[in-house]
Amino acid sequence: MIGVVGLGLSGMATISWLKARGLAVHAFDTRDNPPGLAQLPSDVPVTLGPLDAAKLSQCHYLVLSPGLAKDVPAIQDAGVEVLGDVELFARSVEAPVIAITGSNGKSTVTTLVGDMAARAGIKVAVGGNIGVPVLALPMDAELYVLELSSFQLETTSSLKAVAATILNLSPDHLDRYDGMAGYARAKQRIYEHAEHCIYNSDDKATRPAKGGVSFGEQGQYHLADGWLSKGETPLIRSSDVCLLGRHNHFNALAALALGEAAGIPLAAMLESLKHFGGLPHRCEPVADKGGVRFVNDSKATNLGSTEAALDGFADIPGDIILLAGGDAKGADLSPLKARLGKVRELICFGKDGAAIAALKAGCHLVASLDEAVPLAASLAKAGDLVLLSPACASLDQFKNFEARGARFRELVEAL
Ligand code: UMA
Ligand code: ADP
Repeated sequence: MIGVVGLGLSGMATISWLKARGLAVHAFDTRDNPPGLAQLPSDVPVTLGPLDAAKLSQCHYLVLSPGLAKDVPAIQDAGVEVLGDVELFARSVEAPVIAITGSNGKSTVTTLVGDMAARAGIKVAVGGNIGVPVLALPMDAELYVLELSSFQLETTSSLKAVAATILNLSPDHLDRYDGMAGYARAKQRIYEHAEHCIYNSDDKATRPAKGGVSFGEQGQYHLADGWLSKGETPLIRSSDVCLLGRHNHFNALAALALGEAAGIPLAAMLESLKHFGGLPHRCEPVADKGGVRFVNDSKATNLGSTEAALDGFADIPGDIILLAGGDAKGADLSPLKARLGKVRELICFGKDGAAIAALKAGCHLVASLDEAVPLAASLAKAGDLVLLSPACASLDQFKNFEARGARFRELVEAL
């Protein structure tokens, strides 16, 4: 019998996958009413509530949801092998896999590489942390492009990616890790057994133990004289890349490096870069009201992403009115202070709003986004940019970052 711990998206896909292979499953979840409970097949026994080592130890091995840490005492004490859905996938997949991790830009690069492959006529499947569990992907794809979180990598040991990258590393999920070292170690696991390692020349922590191909300011793939280039060879003009912002041009370079390592034809990749405009909630323009631009960057759930957004808008004619706050996940957000030069008004809300508000004199602390948006509108002048880039998770006040971004859009439209 195989234990599946966690009845979320990945746990439910794991159960279907194991059952389709004729394996007996026992489901566990610490919650009384986990999301997948209603869809659980009737022949799968389930144990809800606090995990019990004795019960877990009766399983041949445990497939652990990424939302749960491996070092939970009951899991440790069970004394059986613990793996994740990505490990099961890695052990059975035959087609090449491109694997993407990092603190920020994962979903953008994953979707972009998927688009590049599709434009080249490759039968590609895109999944992982991006929202489609790996075990729910079609098994007949010619290429898999996977977004992998540090949580997923913790329980993965057999993945042999044709190309793997850590895009960047900045503080995140420090409520789960002891410090940056543990978080970085989890991310580095993506390079184990990888054929080509693609790293960020500007971020030491992304370097593989040896070798690799780099992108970034000093990278083999780099930006030079208005072009995205590889070495001395210009590939595409920056102005022809549909994605906006310098951080996104580095994402484009990473995608080119990954795609080339995996054999995606260059022409298709360049075509994709001309058309792929990015994902919703990532520096997404929402409205222009009387010369005031409103931008939804709700996906900025950590310091690094908000810093990238602020740097990306550093040359707008007016000032930035920044809306930030939510659950900082244990992170120290004080480095943000150094990036607030262009921010004339700072409006903070949510669980850790007060900690962010302490970073700037004369800032505004409000209860919620509903109060923040009308206040921002009343403070804005033509040429300004109202930027929702919270540097925090949304879960203290919203179902997820999408709901936070959607509410922002509604509030802006109602102005
Ligand atoms: N949980 C319990 N008890 C359990 C099991 C889970 O309380 O027994 C809680 C977890 O602590 C967590 C929540 O339930 O807060 C969801 O956990 P889960 O492991 O059941 O999550 P899934 O629904 O399977 O979704 C997971 C990823 N979620 C996490 O890693 C928390 C999804 O990434 C991913 O899209 C999905 O698998 C498919 O692969 C989401 C995410 O937030 C988007 N990822 C983090 C991020 O991007 O920062 C890492
Ligand atoms: P992830 O899947 O890693 O969360 P996304 O592509 O969804 O990444 O983007 C998340 C946030 O990070 C958005 O706010 C986006 O504007 C920002 N971002 C995207 N690429 C980068 C990058 N290379 N460096 C820093 N921030 C980035």
